[in-house]
Amino acid sequence: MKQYLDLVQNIFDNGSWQDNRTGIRTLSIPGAMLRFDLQQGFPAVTTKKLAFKSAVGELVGFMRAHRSAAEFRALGCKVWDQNANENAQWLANPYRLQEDDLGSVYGVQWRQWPAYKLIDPAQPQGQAQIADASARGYQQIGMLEAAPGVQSGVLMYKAIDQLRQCLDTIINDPGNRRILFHGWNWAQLEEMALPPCHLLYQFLVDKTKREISLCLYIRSNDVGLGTPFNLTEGAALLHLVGRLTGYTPRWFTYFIGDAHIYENHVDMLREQLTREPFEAPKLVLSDRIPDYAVTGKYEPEWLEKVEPSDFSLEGYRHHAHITAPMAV
Ligand code: UFP
Repeated sequence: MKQYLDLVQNIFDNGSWQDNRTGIRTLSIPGAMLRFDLQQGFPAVTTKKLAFKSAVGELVGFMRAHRSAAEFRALGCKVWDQNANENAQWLANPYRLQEDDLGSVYGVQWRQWPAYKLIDPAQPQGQAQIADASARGYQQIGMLEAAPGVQSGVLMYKAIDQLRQCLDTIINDPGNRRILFHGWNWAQLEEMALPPCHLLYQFLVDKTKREISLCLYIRSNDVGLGTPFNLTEGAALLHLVGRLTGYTPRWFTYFIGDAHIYENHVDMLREQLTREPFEAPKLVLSDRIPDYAVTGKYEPEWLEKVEPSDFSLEGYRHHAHITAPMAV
């Protein structure tokens, strides 16, 4: 995890102070990249204790399309409590349904991206388009009447399971260069307690070497608290997807847009820079998760069946726990 400490040092050396919506200033740099060979170990931060169970709990919650902080708590992850119940802007948002509600965050987009088509049946290709959409699982949910400036036609809807489609494509068409899922749904940003930070995941398959890699883009990353968490989730996801599709997890490339250190995290990170990192641990996935390379049986339902306890770190040595407040 030297790369993590190098990023922290880089921000201390080159960052500039920025104001933002949280009221806590950040030292920020525009653009950064970390790249890990997962065959050399798991990218767990070692200069403090990583909240591993909480991070995999969050990942499991995303894969189940959870949208309530209570559901995340039940999985051992408390990081959503403040965003759900303490952010004044979200508390006043009409899309917040009840206590603990987070809106259509992350997993809702990953597993149920709402997609609509408006098709004019009178157009020459109208009927063919409706038939094609139906074959893709869209359902007719209404008719829109012509109004000034508004297209008329058949309104069709489908919830797209992006993550499942990625797995299907890895199995059926591994050479495909479009195996990705996205969280940045412009139509629903205002319906989320927090617009996604980690928002674009692309899988890359090397059929010759039987390896799978992941490129992850994070638009905004709290390097003190967020980065260790997000690295854990991305790498754990790649291990899981590799197991379910029969490929060895290999390169995990992690791109950050706004890489920042909050002013009240400076001491925590300065302290970590004085600590010598330990060797990377190994991620162990429980044997009950079927290995497609062994069984030859494709079982994508494990995306929902997997439990936080199915992930564990072997040989994880770390320095003493330190933490700092999360900016909400
Ligand atoms: N943040 C992360 N990782 C996450 C997540 C949030 O680093 O997975 F959900 C941080 C980044 C930023 C804040 O400091 O939360 C989000 O604020 P904003 O939307 O203003 O970028």
